[in-house]
Amino acid sequence: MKTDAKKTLLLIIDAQNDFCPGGALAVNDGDSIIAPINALARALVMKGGRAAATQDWHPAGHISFASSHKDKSPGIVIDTPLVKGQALWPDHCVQGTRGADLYGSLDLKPVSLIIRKGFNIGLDSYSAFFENDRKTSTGLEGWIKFLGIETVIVGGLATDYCVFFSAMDSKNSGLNTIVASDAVKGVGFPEGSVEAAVSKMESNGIVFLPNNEILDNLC
Ligand code: VGL
Ligand code: ZN
Repeated sequence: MKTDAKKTLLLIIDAQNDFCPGGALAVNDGDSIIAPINALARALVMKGGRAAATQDWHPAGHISFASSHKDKSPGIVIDTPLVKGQALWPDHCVQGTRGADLYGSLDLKPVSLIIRKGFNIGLDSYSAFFENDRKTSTGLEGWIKFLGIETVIVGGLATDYCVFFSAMDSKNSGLNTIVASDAVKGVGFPEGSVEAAVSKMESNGIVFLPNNEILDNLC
């Protein structure tokens, strides 16, 4: 299957310090996604495609932080006024902190859009497309459609949260959706969440491909 680079976007999800080793919400081997993402971004943009990155960008006291709630610890799931079933996390990706910065070796030269999400103190956003109320748009779909993009390749962190919701929303927005299997890593909490996310994505028609196949297919 050939992919027309000019109608393709690489969507880099939350490649940020806090999700990498040493960060507040570190994903095992999270930084191993950077090299394959850089390779994809450079090759795609060289052929006339686009790359965009998301940045989880929470104000202090964000509703997704366990510390913002009385007697709640990370891992607990609560109902908030806007979201039924919001998981609570350690404080992470606080606006303006080093933890919120995109990872240092992520090559931003090919990246033409950085979209921030989760900036509303009372509403979280896992997906690059829609916030966790599943209604509020980040505007990304409009940008994609305006540019005539038809295929979205998703990489980044984490497979079972922000990558999952972004890929599902991409597919549900009518876009061909590929997950770059060398360029994603999962949180794995609760246990089995990565496997569950992968099988749900695959059963929805999202295709997982290694970097060499994605690169070979670009034309
Ligand atoms: C993420 C939990 C909370 C992610 C972001 O990038 O997958 N997960 N905020
Ligand atoms: Zn977050």
